[in-house]
Amino acid sequence: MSDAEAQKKAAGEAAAALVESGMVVGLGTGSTAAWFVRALAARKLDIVGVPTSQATGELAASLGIRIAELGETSQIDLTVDGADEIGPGLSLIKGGGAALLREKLVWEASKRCVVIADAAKQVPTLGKYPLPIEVVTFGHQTTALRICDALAECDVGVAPRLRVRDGQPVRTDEGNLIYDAACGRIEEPAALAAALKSVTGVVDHGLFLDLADRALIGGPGGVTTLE
Ligand code: ABF
Repeated sequence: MSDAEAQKKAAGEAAAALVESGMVVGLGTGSTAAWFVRALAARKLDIVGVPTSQATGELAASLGIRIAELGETSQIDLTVDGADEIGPGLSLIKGGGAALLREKLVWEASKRCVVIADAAKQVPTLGKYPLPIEVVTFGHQTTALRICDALAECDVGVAPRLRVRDGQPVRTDEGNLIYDAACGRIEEPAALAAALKSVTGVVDHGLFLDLADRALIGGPGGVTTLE
């Protein structure tokens, strides 16, 4: 197992220890969140899991965790999820796994959100990781041009690129498309978030601001807690 994978596993296991019987738990997406789901399932607690993606729902169900859709339970007590970057003030870039919309809906419906990651995800400024932007299919090429304008208004002079895998556009669980914007540095995340959301055709983006209450970061010396 690589150092990064060991760090993800440690962070996921530390987060699983936060869960109490009777909780409704938001289940994140990605490899770090998968370590959390495995560790949570091993505890065999009486909990209900609300997955942030079909993939996570299948993993959790296969491990015996009772699953419910968002909105079918009482308020979510705790959501645990990964991230692509963790910046100042626990600002995040997420969406590398193309699950940002369901993730953000679950996060915003949660009493508390904990992000888990390996040490390499922590950065002084967001933006080195290309910012995922979820876009409806209809007229997406035109929407991409207008995203360009919105980025330029925030002094980010890049063109978003359609995410493609094996020659086909990547589709989210909602059937939307993902464009990635290699911003480089995002000096004003809140302004950029607002500018992107104002573009018709943009469903949402991977900037998670003021949503994480705590971060558990696996590192060479163990798991560090940031709040
Ligand atoms: C998910 O966690 C995504 O939002 C994000 O892209 C991913 C990080 O993936 P990993 O944990 O595999 O590094 O929530």
